Parts: sequence; C-alpha cells; structure tokens
Amino acid sequence: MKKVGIVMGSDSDLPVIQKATAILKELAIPFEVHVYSAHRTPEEARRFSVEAREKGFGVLIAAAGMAAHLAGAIAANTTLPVIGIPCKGPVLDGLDALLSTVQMPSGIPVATGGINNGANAALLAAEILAVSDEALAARLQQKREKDTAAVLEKDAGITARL
Ligand code: RP5
Repeated sequence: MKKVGIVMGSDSDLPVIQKATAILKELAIPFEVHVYSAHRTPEEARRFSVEAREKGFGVLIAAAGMAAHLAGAIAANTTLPVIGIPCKGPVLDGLDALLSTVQMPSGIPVATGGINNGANAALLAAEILAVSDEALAARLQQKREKDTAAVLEKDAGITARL
C-alpha cells in the first residue's frame, strides 16, 4: 500500500499533525512524519520530495506556518499530489500561512485545506489513495457512516441537555 508522507516546517506544528496521524492510524494507512523546513533545511526538504515517489509514497502532506512556502517547495520537486496545511502563527492567526499555501502560481498545484485542519488533510489523502484501493475505499465509507452516526447521536440528545 502507498504511504502518506507528512512534512512539517517545525516541531511546533506537531499538534496539527497529530490530528492527521490519528485518522491515518484509524484507516490503517502507513505514514512517515518528518520535520523539514523550506528555509531552515531546504536541502532535506528537496531531497525528500525528489525521492518520495520511488520510496513508495502516494500523497504528501506539508504543514507550515507564517510565510508558509513549504508545501509549494515540496510540490515543486514531485508530481505526487501535495496537500498543504496552513498552520496558525502568533501574529496573523494563520491568514499569512493560508495565503502563502493556497496562492500557488499556475503549474505547481497544492491542495490547501483549512487553517490547522490536519483532519481534513488526512481524509483527503485517504480519498486520493482510495481511488485505486477498494479496501481503503470501504474503510473510508465505514468511517463516514460511523462519524455520521456520532452526529445523529448528538442530535438525539440535544433537547434533553437544554
Ligand atoms: C514555520 O514557522 C513552521 O512551520 C512553524 O509553523 C513556524 C514557527 O516555527 P518555530 O519558530 O516554532 O520553529 O516554518
């Protein structure tokens, strides 16, 4: 099975990444996580993305905050799909990272999710892999049904709480 490669610009992004890895574990999708920065360790970030396809990755997730060019820098060196997670920073609340990640010039796409939304990045990665993996598609469907049931359970109990 293809792996999901996760890169974060700093270990301070870990809480966002943990939301993604929890879902990948739930769906039994193999993954690797690395701390590579587009500006602090550009050579390691470049090498990882250049070698990603031959190392068995099927989708890459890149999470970074502030002037967040990591996802674009990763996408520049691979034709694997890259999902960007803009991370919330201390000054502009993640709007800086959102615009830096989502506004890729034509030719190098980055599928950008919501600010700090590690969960949706993992789900989208799973959906991409499930295009050619029937067993994973079935696990995704089961998870969707379980998540729907959890919301309906909240609906059933909401009046009693008021
Ligand atoms: C980015 O700068 C990282 O992705 C992180 O979100 C932000 C701050 O990094 P630290 O100063 O916490 O290492 O490169």
